Amino acid sequence: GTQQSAAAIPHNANKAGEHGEAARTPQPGQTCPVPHAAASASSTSETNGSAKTGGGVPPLGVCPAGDLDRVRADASEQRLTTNQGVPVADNQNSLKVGLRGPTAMEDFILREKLTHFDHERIPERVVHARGSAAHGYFESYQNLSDLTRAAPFAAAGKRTPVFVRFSTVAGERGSADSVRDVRGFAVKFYTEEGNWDLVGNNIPVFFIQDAMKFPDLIHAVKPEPNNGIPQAASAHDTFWDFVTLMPESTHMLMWHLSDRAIPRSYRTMQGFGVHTFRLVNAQGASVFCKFHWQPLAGTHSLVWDEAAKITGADPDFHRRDLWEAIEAGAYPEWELGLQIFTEEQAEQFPFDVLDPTKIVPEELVPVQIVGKMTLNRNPDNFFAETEQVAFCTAHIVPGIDFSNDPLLQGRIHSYLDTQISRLGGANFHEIPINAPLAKVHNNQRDGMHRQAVHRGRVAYEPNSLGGGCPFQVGMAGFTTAFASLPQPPDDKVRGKPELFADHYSQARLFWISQTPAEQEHIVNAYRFELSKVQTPAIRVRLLSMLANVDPILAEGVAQGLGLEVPPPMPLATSAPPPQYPPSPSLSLLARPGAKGAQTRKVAILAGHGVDAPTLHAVYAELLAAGAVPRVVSPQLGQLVAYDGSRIDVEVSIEAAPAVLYDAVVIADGAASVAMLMRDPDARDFVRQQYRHCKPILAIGAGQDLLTKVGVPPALEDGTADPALWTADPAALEPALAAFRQALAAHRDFRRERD
Ligand code: HDE
Repeated sequence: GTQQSAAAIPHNANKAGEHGEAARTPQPGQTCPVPHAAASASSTSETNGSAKTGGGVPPLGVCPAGDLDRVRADASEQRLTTNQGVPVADNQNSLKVGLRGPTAMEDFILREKLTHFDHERIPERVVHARGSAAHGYFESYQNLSDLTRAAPFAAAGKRTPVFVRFSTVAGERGSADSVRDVRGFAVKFYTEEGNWDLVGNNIPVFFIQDAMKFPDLIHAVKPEPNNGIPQAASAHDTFWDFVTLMPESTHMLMWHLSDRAIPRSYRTMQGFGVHTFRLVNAQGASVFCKFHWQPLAGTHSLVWDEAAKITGADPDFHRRDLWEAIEAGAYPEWELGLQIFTEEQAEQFPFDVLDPTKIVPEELVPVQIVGKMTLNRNPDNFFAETEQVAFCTAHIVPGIDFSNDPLLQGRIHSYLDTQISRLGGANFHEIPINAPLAKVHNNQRDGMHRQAVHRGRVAYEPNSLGGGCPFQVGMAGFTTAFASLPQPPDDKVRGKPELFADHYSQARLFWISQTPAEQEHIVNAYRFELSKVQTPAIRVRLLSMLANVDPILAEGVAQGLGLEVPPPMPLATSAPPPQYPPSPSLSLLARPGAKGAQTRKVAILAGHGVDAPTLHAVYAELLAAGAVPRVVSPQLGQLVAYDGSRIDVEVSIEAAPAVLYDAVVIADGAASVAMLMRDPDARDFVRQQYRHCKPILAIGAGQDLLTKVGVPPALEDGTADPALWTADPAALEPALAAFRQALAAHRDFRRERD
């Protein structure tokens, strides 16, 4: 088992040469195997000579020379030194006045070491504190220059390096991954015209319409300030108090309580730019644009009971999944989709495109796929890269512009501002992961931790002593530099457009677009969250909000809380609400799933006396299908199979319980199954796989374990369970093939609704 799987797991060639001897003598252009004419043009700047691209990427159009090698450090075969490079002979003992005496003040080695340690932490992000990131590239499928002059879209096949960070919002840096929360989806494009940060979420709308309310929202959702409870959860009074007083959050809450907020993996989430942005071409013509990331692995989520258990079983569930997939060479991929529409079209929509609590339904404006992003290299150092990366919505490049969405407008300020306290000063753009590949030249100087050594006496403009450099590229043109799109002036006013006041029709649109199973999950999630709320009036207020969305939804939640549905909350507008037809693309289950079983984790439950030939056959088949099989048993060590051969146990149930696997196979062998039957963890394992609607394959005697734990052989109406197979060991193939298909589908909720 073990050896077979170790040998067969694909190796990530992009990591080769980054450690040990090879890392100390980096080859120029190591991550840039196809040298390109543009290389020298975009190679080094005064502050940065390091590309961030994933290894092995042959970029087209932009080819950053070198990589992060300039700043990589590798200590193998190196002597130990202080931070001043002084060799250290004793890293165990401080300098004492006599063996039993006090420590000498002059022990600069000890003092330097402790001082550094004392300052190793920086403030965590005020939101999105917990996250994981990876390197990769974006490849444009086509030349989009009629729409935008943004560098990444300049040519078909053009590749732009990216660094992408996924995150939860509410939890602190050490909180668990699988909690119910919105996920951040932040992409930094290192273009040859500067860095473009598309700082999005996995949900296309937001709780509030105006940046003015953001601190209130976050204060409400974060742990309550008197006792610091609860961690990484929205299920508490202050959150629900706030949102039920902010009916504009109704639409977002529907998404937040759907399975979107408990993704199976970062790799199986969509991403959205949320706001309406603008694309601007070289002639200065502009269109509105919404950004969508579509995962090629399909959209898959957890179920709530499972998510809650994973929080204990593996708090790093999503971080580990992303890391392992990339290490194994199963690179996560997303296609980029654009919804493009004109100002005139926008005026006809029954909602305001500047309102971030509204989507543009795909029936109104289809999503046009324009490129693909591939993440193919893990960071070398979590702190240096993932923690220090600074995403700012203000980082846009020529060809992209903001809309007047009042939430976006506030973000343009907030992201740059927050880095100054988080990263300790105005020069955070010089930290290697943040530094653009494009050359940086301006007259900004000094500040904390300045890295660049600026030459010459001129740090002002206009100047004649520096030949007028760095020179402006020309005020007029959209072709040469960044230019803001002209906007007609308007009156200064604190307020909102009238269409912002429709808080419910898109919440209803979301609700009616869900499958029955998804609707049930939403009802259950409301019930759970509001059951945690202690103040009865907040529960009632929530129901009066839901009464404006849909009667079945309101009734379902009311029943769950033991309440009657109260009269609906008064509407904020008297305008008749728009009626939307269902939009199938809003259902996770309606999206095309993964094409195969790739990277699905499958436990093969086995004990002593297992039938070795069928176990090996199933293992090999799953591996060949790209899945990750593991021989799982109550205890580590070796199993003695029925034929006397020995099989390594790869994982004990205790170390990795059922919730960490996508599916289970119960191996054949009477003694093996009897051993599993005696083990309470093994029995729980099978029960949970069943409860969480995951594929189950029982081979031969394995069926007895299903009976023992009460797994019904069919659904209640007598139809076959869509994700349960029993296989005759002599004729494995048909059941195994069906099982592989179910693995790709991931779950089947018909069983849950049974
Ligand atoms: Fe953020 N947000 N946000 N946000 N946000 C931050 O910036 C903020 C909003 C998002 O992986 C902070 O560097 C305001 C919407 C992501 O490093 C901070 C408002 C969306 C990340 C901040 C919003 C997001 C952040 C905290 C309303 C989806 C993590 C640390 C006006 C489109 C980026 C930091 C990463 C992080 C402010 C609303 C996404 C404080 C003021 C809407 C993915 O600047």
